[in-house]
Amino acid sequence: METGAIPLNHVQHLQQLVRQRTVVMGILNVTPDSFYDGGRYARLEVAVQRALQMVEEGADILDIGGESTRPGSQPVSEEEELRRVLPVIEAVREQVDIPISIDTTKSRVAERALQAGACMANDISGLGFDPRMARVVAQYGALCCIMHIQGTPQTMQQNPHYDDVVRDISGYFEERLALAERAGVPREHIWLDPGIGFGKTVEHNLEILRRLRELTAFGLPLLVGTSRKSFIGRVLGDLPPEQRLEGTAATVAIAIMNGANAVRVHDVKEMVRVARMTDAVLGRDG
Ligand code: 7PJ
Repeated sequence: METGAIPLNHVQHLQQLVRQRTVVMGILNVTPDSFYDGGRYARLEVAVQRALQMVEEGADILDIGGESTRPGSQPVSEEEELRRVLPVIEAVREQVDIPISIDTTKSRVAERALQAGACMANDISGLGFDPRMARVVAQYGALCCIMHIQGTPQTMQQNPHYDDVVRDISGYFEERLALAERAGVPREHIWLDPGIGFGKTVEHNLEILRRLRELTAFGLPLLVGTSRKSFIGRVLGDLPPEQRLEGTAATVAIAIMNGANAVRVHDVKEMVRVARMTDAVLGRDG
């Protein structure tokens, strides 16, 4: 059983950091069809350059993903996902000492990424699509982000419905935490994420941000990903993704004020400043 590759120092470092100040997770999509930086970082060198730039800009962790999860997007095969992400993870690990999370719903992709030096699995299905995912996370001693989604990326925006969006998300977290613990993932290794945009209307997303504090009851780090998402475009009068920077900044500050411990963003330089400023107001260690 090969479990030697995962950098335990990265796990420990992140666990300490996320309880101290806002952790900024930089997004690195290695997909030809991502809605914002789609195709641009498809080539290895370009992807690695962007990774190094995000490190320079102050990212605390890089989230590397090879499958687009935008609404209506089509799944990619395990082989294709591995072809996209593994060379990037390996090259980044060779060049900089930065914690890496693998953005995937597939246990085999997570496993290969953890073997290549990632320390966290960011699963937008909250361990729900691949029944082996929780065991892989447990086996490698990795961190794990359990994100809430209603439905699948193919269907989630068709007719999102909740009795009470925040209470329903809490119930889902309870279930998935139990599943993770049964598989042997220690509770201290888990982060929670309400999954902004994943089976939610504009109103649902705004309500989640307004009531985010309720989700801190689990006592686990809360990750929030609003970066350039469509609800921002809609609120601001149908702005396209490249004009959603200020709206993103507002949501990042609000998320932190309301209890977020980590934010997943495209614009690392700008959002590090937003996070530092908000942390200062909260009297948090910078
Ligand atoms: C999220 C994610 C998020 C976590 C994406 C996009 C869509 N992972 N992966 N949280 N969003 N944990 O970046 O717009 O909100 S993909």
